[in-house]
Amino acid sequence: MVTTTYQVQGMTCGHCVSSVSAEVSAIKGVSDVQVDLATGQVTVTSESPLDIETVRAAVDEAGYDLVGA
Ligand SMILES: [Cu+2]
Repeated sequence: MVTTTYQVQGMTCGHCVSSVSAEVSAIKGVSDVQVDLATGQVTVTSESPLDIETVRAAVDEAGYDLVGA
């Protein structure tokens, strides 16, 4: 298992958190997503390392910006 923390910009409420969680959880191999609304940190647990562009696309799909990992 690999755990990576990403920095996401633009989340303001619980709805934002669930949108990001849903999109990132849908990435193949992801088993857990924890979002900290206060800091914008999204911690993702996956079977193997994820391509950051895949994670970026999922965050973008939810309507937010991935600004770092
Ligand atoms: Cu929101």
